[in-house]
Amino acid sequence: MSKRKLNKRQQARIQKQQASHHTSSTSETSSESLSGLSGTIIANHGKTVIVENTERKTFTCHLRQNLETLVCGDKVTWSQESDNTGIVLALHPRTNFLARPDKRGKAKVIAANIDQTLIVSAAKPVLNTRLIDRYLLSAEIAAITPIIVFNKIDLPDEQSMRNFKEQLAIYQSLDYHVVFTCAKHAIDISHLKPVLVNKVSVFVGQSGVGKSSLINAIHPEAVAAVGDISSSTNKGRHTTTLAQLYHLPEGGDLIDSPGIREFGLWKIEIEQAASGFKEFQPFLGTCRFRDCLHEDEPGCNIRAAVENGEINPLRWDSYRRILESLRE
Ligand SMILES: Nc1nc2c(ncn2[C@@H]2O[C@H](COP(=O)(O)OP(=O)(O)O)[C@@H](O)[C@H]2O)c(=O)[nH]1
Ligand SMILES: [Mg+2]
Ligand SMILES: [Zn+2]
Repeated sequence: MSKRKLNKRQQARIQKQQASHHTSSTSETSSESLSGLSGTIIANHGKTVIVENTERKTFTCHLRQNLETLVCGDKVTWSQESDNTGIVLALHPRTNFLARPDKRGKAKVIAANIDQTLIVSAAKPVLNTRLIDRYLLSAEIAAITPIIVFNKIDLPDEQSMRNFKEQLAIYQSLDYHVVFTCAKHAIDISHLKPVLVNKVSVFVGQSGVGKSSLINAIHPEAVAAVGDISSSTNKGRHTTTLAQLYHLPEGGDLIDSPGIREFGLWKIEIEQAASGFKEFQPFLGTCRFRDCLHEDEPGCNIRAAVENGEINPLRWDSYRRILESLRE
């Protein structure tokens, strides 16, 4: 996998994030100090987790006391207790992780050791580019490669499809990879597959856009639960409550996740938000005031770039809305 170039800000942030994460996990033990097997977590069922060994055999495992919550993609040291059970002894350090806030606003990790996030949207429920901007921001901040997927291309007529394409063209112009798919008829899945091979990919996006359907279409042996959109509200039901990891026969893993609306964003400092907008980067640090938040400040070069057409006003608008929600 080609390493993404990180700027200094991103590097510093990630180091800080990982340092604080590691010091907070007191239960982490060096794997070398334990004699045990290595494995990967492929599902978490609450009291037990599913551990997969290096031969891809699965074991239902309890956790040694004081271990933190384990998530899909976690690498662990474990020991076998019976033919299909075992106990997890230690968690290996995570290279990165995706998290969302729980009811009390604390970080709830949903997947770890990820290469890329597939930000899935669809013709139905409505295309929400502001939500895409939020997912992009959190992917940028976590330095995880984002890929934008627009699903259910079988539904819109030609005119609406042109509209959708116009709305998504902005991301292509920013060099984000945009893929159009139809999970229902498995058309155009061939566009998506090469992107996934040999990578660990987490599917994110509103409930009902077709994340589980895409996983099933890409990987015929996967049995991700698919839910119907209730026709009266056009809102997806929450069918996936737990994240689950699937292996691609060609190599690479797919992680299905429950609809996570606000993942990542609650932990972002207001000053960090601008650096998650790719096209803002060349202007950062060039404004008249060092602490410019690029709203209405005089001498703001980002606003100047919006005015002279170098930055799309819709993205700037998204940015300002994100600042507002971070202030709440
Ligand atoms: N017409 C159409 N429906 C789809 C497509 N992909 C998924 N769906 C339907 O959308 C609904 C929600 O799909 P699901 O995979 O559960 O979405 P998730 O909540 O994002 O995992 C289900 O009724 C699927 O059959 C598609 O490409 N076209
Ligand atoms: Mg689902
Ligand atoms: Zn500015």
